Amino acid sequence: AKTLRLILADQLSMSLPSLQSCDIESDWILMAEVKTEASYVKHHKKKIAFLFSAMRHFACELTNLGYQVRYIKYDAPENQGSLFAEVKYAIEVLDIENIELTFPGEYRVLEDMRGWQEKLGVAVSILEDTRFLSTPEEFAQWAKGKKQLRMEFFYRQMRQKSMSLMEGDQPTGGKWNYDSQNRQPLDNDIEIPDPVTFAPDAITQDVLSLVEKSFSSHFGVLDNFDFAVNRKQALKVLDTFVAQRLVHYGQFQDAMAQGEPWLFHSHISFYLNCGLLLPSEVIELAESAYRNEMVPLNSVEGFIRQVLGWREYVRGLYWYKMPEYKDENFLEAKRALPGFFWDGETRMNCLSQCIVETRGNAYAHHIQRLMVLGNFLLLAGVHPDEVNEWYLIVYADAYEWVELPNVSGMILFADGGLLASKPYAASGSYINKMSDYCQQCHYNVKEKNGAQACPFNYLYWDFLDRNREKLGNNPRLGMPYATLRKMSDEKVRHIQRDSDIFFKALDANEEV
Ligand code: FAD
Ligand code: DLZ
Ligand code: SF4
Repeated sequence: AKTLRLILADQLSMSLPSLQSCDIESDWILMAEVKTEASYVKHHKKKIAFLFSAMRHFACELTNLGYQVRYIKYDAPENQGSLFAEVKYAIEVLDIENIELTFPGEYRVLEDMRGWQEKLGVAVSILEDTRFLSTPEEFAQWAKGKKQLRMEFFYRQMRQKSMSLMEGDQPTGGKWNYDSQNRQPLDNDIEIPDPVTFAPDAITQDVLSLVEKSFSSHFGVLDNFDFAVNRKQALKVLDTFVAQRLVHYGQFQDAMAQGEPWLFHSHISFYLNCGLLLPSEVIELAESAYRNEMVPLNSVEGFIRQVLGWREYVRGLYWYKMPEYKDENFLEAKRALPGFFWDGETRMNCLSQCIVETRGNAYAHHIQRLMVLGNFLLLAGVHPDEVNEWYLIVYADAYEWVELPNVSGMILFADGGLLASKPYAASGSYINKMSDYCQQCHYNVKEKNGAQACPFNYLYWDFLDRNREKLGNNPRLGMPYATLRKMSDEKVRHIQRDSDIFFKALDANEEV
């Protein structure tokens, strides 16, 4: 039979079963840059440019290997505007008898695909996405009957299953987790290697002009585009990370520094998520650096935990809990997203830094996403829908399967504690300990109340006070609630007064 094989923007991998089983004589590959996918949220310009360029490079590689590829560019006159319409049109012009798809990364897309067979009148099969190291079914089995789904236990199971960092049935070094060694602020004397960059080739340049023209109203700076856009380049990013940065990855995993967006992170999420890199090869390379005594155990374990643990875990959780997960709002957060999330115009230096870097790079590292931006959105009680949309737009590695659990579960506690045992709420002292942001801030991190006080300081207590009914019994919040109970009435009044003033200004779009 003549089979049409649709490859989505985040499925750019030769390892897909759909490509492995392709008959290059008769079958067709379809790839399409379509309006529905590029605009269902107004993705960062760099995210669109990256994906379109990576798609075009992958299509060229397939063509060079002898595959028949139907590639629809965004501005092609025949562009049908949606994945379904492209598939329908391709069936007509290519005389297709059946369709093979790969399990997508978003529930919305899966629901759509499930209706195609009936609408198209040809057989449609959805194949497993074998790039992941666990399946949604395995996760569901592990999760069944559990009240809380702690990543740590899932991770241990994944270590055993994949035999990563294992000595027989024991974890390498005797412990599963070396996180206690991974909480150091940046050392001033340490040199941060420059990230690997790639000058745009002709394909990327075409895409950049297209994005500037067709998506000019979208968020983000397109200048200085230097992402890897093919597998060879993505492998170079990975190799350089392992050779240069992994050694300090653990130690400085939670550190933040003014003007240093990249630090010792790997910057591979873009490539892992769109298919240019495979998680299995990433883990193997990191482990071999440890076995060759190039990097310490706390670094390699911390890194492998992110890829083998967190990444697989959030995907499992997503498919286990969708579609309900998207509507969760345990803390009944209602506030609109503050306008400064789009331009960084705030006197709170930590937020401004993280937003401006996000706008420039379509990237922020984990602790910026979690403890600065996320912490603020949690304390301010911003509605999960608005927060999810923002995170899905602004990061070039964002797809709903990975973005939603991190936002609703990890930062907003919107799932009521399924993912996290307590909300990641913190006052300014955490940010001050882990960064140098406070040294250049309008506010004073040491002051607790008043116009000069760091807003995180009073918002933290206001958050606990406001959510006492929902969080007061959480055993991991026993200490802060005990402190709150011991506070004088006057102190609590100051906290409420400062928070009221802050929120009034925030809601009126005045500078905070
Ligand atoms: P490194 O620190 O070098 O980590 C290595 C890899 O581990 C990453 O490339 C990523 O694949 C994986 N990883 C690390 N943390 C997580 C995590 N919490 N969940 C899943 N995978 C993880 N990651 C995304 O890929 N897409 C998103 O849309 C996304 N949204 C996030 C939203 C919030 C609110 C938070 C707190 C985190 C989010 N993350 C997301 C996770 C994490 O911040 C990014 O994966 C990481 O910053 C990417 O940079 P890196 O490749 O340099 O990561
Ligand atoms: C994110 C995205 C964008 C911007 N554009 C396209 C596109 O033009 N064509 C496509 O096939 N996919 C695109 N994507 C990714 C999808 O929106 C979606 O997030 C994933 O395919 C889900 O697996
Ligand atoms: Fe952020 Fe507060 Fe520090 Fe300013 S003082 S950078 S607002 S934590």
